[in-house]
Amino acid sequence: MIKIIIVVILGILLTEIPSAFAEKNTFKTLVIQNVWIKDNPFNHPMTAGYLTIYNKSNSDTKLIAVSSSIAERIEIHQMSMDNDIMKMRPLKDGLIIPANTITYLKPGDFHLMFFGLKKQMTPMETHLINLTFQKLGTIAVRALVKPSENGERLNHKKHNH
Ligand SMILES: [Cu+2]
Repeated sequence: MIKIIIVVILGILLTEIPSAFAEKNTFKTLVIQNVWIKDNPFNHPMTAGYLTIYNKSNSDTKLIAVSSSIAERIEIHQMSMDNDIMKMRPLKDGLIIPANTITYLKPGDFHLMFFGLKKQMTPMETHLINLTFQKLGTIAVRALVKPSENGERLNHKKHNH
């Protein structure tokens, strides 16, 4: 019986490894996971970042500020369709994280926008990002740099996903 349990536990551990970078950050009533940054073309000062926020509490919260030593400024952006053109705008008052809900910041949707990158974003490297939530405070989470898919690079002129 103990052997079976050990095998089961090992199995769980092993299946966890590939998604190790779904590093789970528990912060008060929030669970923050899958934090990643798109690599940037050489010498391009901007990139985008993504994450998942699970709000386990019965009250809404708000992501109000994001900062990191790797960028001069980080904004929270929303994408929306405007006459068939994908546009993005900063959420000046922050992003509401509704109660008992998982909020996804993902490509083509809400995202973080990094301006004035102070270094090259190299795949597989990790960087710390500070997330500030209304009433809850600030947590530093580790973000993994991932390569842009299909050579698709961040292009501010055409966001046609
Ligand atoms: Cu943006």
